[in-house]
Amino acid sequence: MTNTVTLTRFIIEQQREWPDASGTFTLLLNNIVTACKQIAHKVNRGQLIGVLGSAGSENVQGEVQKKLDIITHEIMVNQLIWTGHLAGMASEEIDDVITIPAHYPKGKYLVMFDPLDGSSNIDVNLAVGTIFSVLRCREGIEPTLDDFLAKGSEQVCAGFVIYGPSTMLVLTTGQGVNGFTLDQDIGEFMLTHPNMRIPEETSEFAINMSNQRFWEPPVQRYIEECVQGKEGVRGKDFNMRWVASFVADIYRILTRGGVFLYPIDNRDPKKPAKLRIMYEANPMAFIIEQAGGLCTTGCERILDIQPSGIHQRVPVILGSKNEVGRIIAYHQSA
Ligand code: AFP
Repeated sequence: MTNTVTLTRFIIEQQREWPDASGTFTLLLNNIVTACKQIAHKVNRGQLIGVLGSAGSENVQGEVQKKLDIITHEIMVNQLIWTGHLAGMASEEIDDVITIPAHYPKGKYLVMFDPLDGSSNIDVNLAVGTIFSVLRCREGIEPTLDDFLAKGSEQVCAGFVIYGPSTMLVLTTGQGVNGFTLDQDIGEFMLTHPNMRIPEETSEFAINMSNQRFWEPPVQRYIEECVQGKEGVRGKDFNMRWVASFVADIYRILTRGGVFLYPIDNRDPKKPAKLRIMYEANPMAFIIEQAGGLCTTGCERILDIQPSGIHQRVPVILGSKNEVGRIIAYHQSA
């Protein structure tokens, strides 16, 4: 490959379409990418550098933290806090929003991230990832919680890096979705998957079947019909996949279609859903819609939800347009 496009070139060329752009966003993205390259290095070295296993602590949501949850959170914060591009940050690992110390300049963006999505997969050597969402903020202010709690439709950029057999970055700034592969030899992300589009039809679904008895009727009906295959009303066989790393399940759907469901359930009234809106559902919904798919709770478009908390959880149903459309119809007729 000789005529390759680096991520930096791609972003700068995109930025030229906006003559008033200051270049700050390009610099911010560079800092996020540097953090993700550092994380890729740690994930790849694994037990050689002693980073696997539990940290023996819990995060704000009562989940057991892996050593790498803490390390990757610190990498993200350290790479972003000094830059002058941010007014504040929020992380899955920290209860409150992260403010920029007075000795650093403040910028006009907010970043929210899950530094290591799928971390329960890290010790079994499966793909994990980093998810991020960027919002614009009024310049020069000390952001309050309300500044962070914007609807997903207001995101200026969303992306994720998947640390799998290759390290890949998937990115949208609202002009489609592009995929970049990290060339480890030169340390650059190269554009390898331009204009990713999700096929509208699919016969593959992803759901944690062990929760089946807790689902509501529309999801019960949809999955039941898939499982009946050729003999049922759908008249075709379906395949099932569940990696339990959101990044990996989403990457598969972006490349070959499919539908992903982490629906509302009645297992624990205090926790009717699992995935977090600000740094899981919203960035993935932005990416999925930009790639031609749909993303809903079953009853409402994810990107239209007014969030009420940084760590708020929402039901998530997303993927190939026609299949998600069918699930929405089942909710409407229930
Ligand atoms: P962890 O980061 O705690 O492993 O959670 C991963 C996750 O938030 C998301 O990446 C998966 O899609 C989902 O949870 C898997 O949930 P189950 O373990 O309940 O199947």
